[in-house]
Amino acid sequence: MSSAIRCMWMRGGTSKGGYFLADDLPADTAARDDILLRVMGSPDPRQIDGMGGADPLTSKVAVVKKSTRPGVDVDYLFLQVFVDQAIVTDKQNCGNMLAGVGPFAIERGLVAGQNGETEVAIYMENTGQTAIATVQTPNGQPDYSGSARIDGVPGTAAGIPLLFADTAGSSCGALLPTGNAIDMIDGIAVTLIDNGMPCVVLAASDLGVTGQETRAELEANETLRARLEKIRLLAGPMMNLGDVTKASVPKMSMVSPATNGGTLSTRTFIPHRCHASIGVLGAVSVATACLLPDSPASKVASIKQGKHLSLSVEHPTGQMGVILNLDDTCAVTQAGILRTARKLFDGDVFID
Ligand code: NQM
Repeated sequence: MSSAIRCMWMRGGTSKGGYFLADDLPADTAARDDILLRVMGSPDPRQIDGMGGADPLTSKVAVVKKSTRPGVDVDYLFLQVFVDQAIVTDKQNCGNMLAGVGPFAIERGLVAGQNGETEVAIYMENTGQTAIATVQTPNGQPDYSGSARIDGVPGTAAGIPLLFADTAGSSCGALLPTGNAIDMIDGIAVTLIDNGMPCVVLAASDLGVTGQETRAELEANETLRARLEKIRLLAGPMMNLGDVTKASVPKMSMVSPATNGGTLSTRTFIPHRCHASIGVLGAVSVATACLLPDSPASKVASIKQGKHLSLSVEHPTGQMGVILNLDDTCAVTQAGILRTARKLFDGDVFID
């Protein structure tokens, strides 16, 4: 008799993965992780014996439950299932999978859908912050079709705006964990920043690339990958993340001047594969780095002054728009990103 676990497979933003109710998975972390490795088919570079898509962007899990926190609808735990290692980590958040959490919560009856649109307050367990997602719900049920377009996903779908507040220091304890806007690591000027996602921001030109290469070209560059990993391992303890050998953070974001009218251009290793676009909270963190005078990001960025900024972060498959609201000290108080999501499958996944 096969063991089956209820789950929904969804595209969330430019990522894809399994959405589970917390009650449908074991409470014991080791038992849960064994099951999720089995579900995805990890460790195996092809994930041939599982649902994973042989890419970190399609080997993701959202665990959702009704929240008991005041003013919050649901709690969301993100788990990254490594493709080629037997690792399941909760040491990072994911703003792309977050886009599917609101519709999933409504589909599963954790949140009552309103007639029109439904705001879902989501506590992100990985980092202890709350995001607000607005889901299109004509007749009280999620409608995934619409006219919003996000780069990295073909076609159009219903827009799901995501609003973040107080994301500074989500995993590192401070926006700038070393207290500096610029540090030197292995002879390279870097900004170590966490506005929702721990990121090392550095100039592509300092690493001998233009920053306009394709994902495949960058992944084929063994010298570049080794240098990035060396810097990342040194950055981990400096960012209060400890030994990051087996962690999926910090992300390594190489920046260069925009070439398509955006604010700046990025190529991000997450951390061992190059992202096909850029993560949501990764983009918020890089956009925030653009506000730090003389940082590698601000040196290549073109930004207008003001308290309400609209930045466009270029990446390998287009651009991601980031709205930043600043207070009087020019600190970011709120960030907004538009995403879409799609329900792909609802049923049981078999683990033996
Ligand atoms: O930064 C990939 C993704 C992400 C993370 C990664 C993300 C975020 O695109 O909020 O969305 O950086 O591992 O799903």
